[in-house]
Amino acid sequence: MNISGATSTTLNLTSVQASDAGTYIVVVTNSAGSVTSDNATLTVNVPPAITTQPASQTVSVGANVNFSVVATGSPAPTYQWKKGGTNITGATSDTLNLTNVQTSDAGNYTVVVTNVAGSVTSNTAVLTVDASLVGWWKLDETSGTTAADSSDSGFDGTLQNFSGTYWVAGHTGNALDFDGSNDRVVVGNPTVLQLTGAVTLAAWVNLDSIADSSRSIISKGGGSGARGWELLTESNNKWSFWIASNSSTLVGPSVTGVSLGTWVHVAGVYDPSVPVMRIYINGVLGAEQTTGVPTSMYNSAHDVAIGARPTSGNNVNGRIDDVRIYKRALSAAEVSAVMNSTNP
Ligand SMILES: [Ca+2]
Ligand SMILES: [Ca+2]
Repeated sequence: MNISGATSTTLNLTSVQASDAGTYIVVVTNSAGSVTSDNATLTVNVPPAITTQPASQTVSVGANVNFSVVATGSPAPTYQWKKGGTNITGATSDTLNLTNVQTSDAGNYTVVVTNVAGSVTSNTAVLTVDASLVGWWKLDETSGTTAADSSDSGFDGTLQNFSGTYWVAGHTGNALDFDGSNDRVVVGNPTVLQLTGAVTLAAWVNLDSIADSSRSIISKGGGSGARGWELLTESNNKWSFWIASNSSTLVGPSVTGVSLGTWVHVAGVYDPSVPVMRIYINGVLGAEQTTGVPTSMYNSAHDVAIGARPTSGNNVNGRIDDVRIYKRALSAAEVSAVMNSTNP
């Protein structure tokens, strides 16, 4: 394509842009004929520019995290991710993948985008790792008698009295199938689970039956004199969340309508700052209680157990999956986010 007005022995291009790159030739003509020059290639180097910045994220311990950046530039830029200003070895693509993050992974992440024409540093993306998740049993095992804790706490549970096939298809990955007779998972009584302040308990359950008595999804409670927190089904077709206001007194909201043979997400939230207790079914507030709710809760001396009371009895008949304990009161939106999260 002819360049308008470019009819002398020199071609001057001022303030070149990337669009000026290409192959240039000149055609030299007189009355005896014409000749075309060799190709002259103009390469325009464009310094990198970031069009999409990496975004800050807040995740729970154990999550997988991706940071990504989109940048222009010619030639194609290279990437170097940094944490707290220090290069991350091997992190040289336009995405940074962190798997099974721990609180030690929290911090400020940036990426430096470079080519021969220059270099640019992204905005800082802050990774916040929620340390309030103090117990998380994904129940994704396929064999054995240990239920791993994916929280920072690392309090693996021990299966007791299971027989036959008990690691089964769950809501997310695998789940544990409780026989309703004597199956339970005992976690122990570590200091971090000896909670007296805010707590959120959450789990997926898919029940085969409910007896006309209490069945504990997760519990730190025993009989009178040793009460403790508990997420459970009760007689009269109720989902319930209890805490102990003293060693013999339980308090908490219930909501009727326990569905069998389907996955249901159940969460109990105790917020002593109000104080209030709430129970959510499938992410929807089912009931809340303020009457009689203490400003701190009694901590039993019992172990934490899944699928039954830690002492004995109150055994769930059905599947339990993705059991979590947070040492804070999750908001409704956070309960919904927990319900909708897919385990890494
Ligand atoms: Ca059994
Ligand atoms: Ca699972």
